[in-house]
Amino acid sequence: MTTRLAVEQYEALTEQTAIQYAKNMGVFPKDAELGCAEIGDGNLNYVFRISDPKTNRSIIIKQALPYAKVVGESWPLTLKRAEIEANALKKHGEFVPHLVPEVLGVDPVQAITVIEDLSRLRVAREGLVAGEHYPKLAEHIGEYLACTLFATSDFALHPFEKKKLVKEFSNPELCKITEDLVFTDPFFDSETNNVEPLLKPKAEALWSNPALKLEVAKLKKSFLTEAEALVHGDLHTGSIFASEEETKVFDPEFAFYGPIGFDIGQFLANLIAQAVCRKGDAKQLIIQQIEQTWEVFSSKFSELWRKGEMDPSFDIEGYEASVLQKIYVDTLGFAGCELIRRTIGLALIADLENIKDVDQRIQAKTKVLELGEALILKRFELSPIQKVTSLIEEKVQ
Ligand code: SR1
Ligand code: MG
Repeated sequence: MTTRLAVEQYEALTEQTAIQYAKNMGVFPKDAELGCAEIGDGNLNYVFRISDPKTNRSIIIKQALPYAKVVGESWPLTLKRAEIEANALKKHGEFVPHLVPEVLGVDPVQAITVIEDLSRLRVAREGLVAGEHYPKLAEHIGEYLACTLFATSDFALHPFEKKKLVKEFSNPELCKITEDLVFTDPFFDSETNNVEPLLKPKAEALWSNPALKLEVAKLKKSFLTEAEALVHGDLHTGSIFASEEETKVFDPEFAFYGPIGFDIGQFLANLIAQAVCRKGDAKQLIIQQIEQTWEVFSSKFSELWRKGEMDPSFDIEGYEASVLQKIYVDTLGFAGCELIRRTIGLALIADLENIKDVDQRIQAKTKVLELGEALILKRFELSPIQKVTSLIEEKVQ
């Protein structure tokens, strides 16, 4: 059961007030001596971990700030995203409760979501960068993608319910961030970009490639207009907690009704960037996960299609295959955009940034840019998924 926590006026929490907030929730004894640490390493929010050393109970209080933390107060941002996030966690939790955190409380005024503490797990990006292997990651994310995306699409919902959800998850400000940071700025010489000087010639070549920009325009149009399913909207490896056994997808503040391939593409792109940074067997493990993610997604999606009560107008020989083919092509295109923006855009990734040696880092970034470009331009030719992984292997010998 989710507690609705009403407080009168928005105030950014501090470690002290976060403790008080937790006590007011009534989940800890009144006299508990609670510990608190701000552990947020994302771009937008505060994340407090509150713990009671006596009982070992702990919770996470996440609070949206009225601006983007990564840039500062000059970039105001809606607080409504906290409600969208809590609602998306709950909606996706209806289909894959084992793959998302439990929501313990929501407070729209304070822009707070209280969730179960997952600190037994590690943020997947952090672990992958440190060389860890999560053997169930691809299987779990493939399942998460198929179940959440199928169940919130027109293939599973009554049209009235679907349109109600489209309205509930209207998220224009956060979508605008993606529209700018994923589909526009990295393809122009924009102020928001972060291009290392040695990478400038490569970036300039992208900015003056009309064929590439034409394809990105088509992908941006899909993102703007195709309300196919309730997507997470920011499904990179920093939005996933993992261990060898468990996977939990968190942080869906960018959730909205968008193209199904967007979530799949973002996740695959972040695995591809990780594959470029690894060598030998460690690289192979990621390559396998790229293939497995698509394979699990597509077979689970087909299973749900077969089991569901399909609208007769969709229950037509060959239609499911054409839907999956469209999702696949979109996936590769969106993955390409994500690869490019994570290399020269505003929000860069530790996978690449942590490579200390300049030559190695520039080499890795160049490969990521080239893979991004190839995925966008050749997305109609790269089926099955093994053609994508061969391309990665050719690039990263
Ligand atoms: C200003 S926000 C920058 C990036 O951080 C989020 O996690 C999204 O990926 C966004 O594009
Ligand atoms: Mg985030």
